[in-house]
Amino acid sequence: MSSAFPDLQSARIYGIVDLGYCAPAQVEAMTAALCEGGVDLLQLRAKKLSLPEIEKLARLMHPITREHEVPLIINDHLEIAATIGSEGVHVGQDDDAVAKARAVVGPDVFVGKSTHSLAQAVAAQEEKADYIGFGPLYATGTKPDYVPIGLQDITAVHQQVQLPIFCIGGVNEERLPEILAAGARRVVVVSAFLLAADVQAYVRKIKSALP
Ligand code: TZP
Ligand code: MG
Repeated sequence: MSSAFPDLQSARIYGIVDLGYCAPAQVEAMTAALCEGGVDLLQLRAKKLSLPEIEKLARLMHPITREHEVPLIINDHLEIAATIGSEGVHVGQDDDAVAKARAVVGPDVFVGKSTHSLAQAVAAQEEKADYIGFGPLYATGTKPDYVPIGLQDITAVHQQVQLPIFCIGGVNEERLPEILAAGARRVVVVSAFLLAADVQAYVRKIKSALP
């Protein structure tokens, strides 16, 4: 990845512009608010939009994220990541393999992977992902079909996986103390950020509570 960006190891707080919560017309303002609040990574996730619409939004977000030196990560769509030159791409268990993603986006673009169990986290490390998402910790409307995994494997995943691990799923200000007490060091926050009355202030609050 370009040296203009901080490295992945230093990232603690990962935001997602999820079009389930944010209308296309709000994407630029939301991107700016999240970056100004202090997210270290930002993903574009749009499960219901067409590829041209997603590419258009990615192109709107990228100058803003770049200005803040926040890597932009495209969820699911390797070709869009490659075309717009995003800093990262994120794949799930049912998406392309990490090696396939890397072949499409090139060696300088990082590849993240969603994991939903300790075994999947260890497998993602063996697959040489650059980071993993680990969750959902709690039931969440953002990923409604997934069974929450709870907090009990957070310590073990940090013992067994040396990649940056971003705990995800239902993370919010109220739950953060117990998530950190369970051993988390990095988090992804989606709906709590996007629905906050003051997005920037909410990001700052979460950021200040992280190690
Ligand atoms: N993967 C696991 S949980 C999740 C994803 C994309 C959604 C997290 O969203 P929220 O709103 O922070 O619970
Ligand atoms: Mg996916």
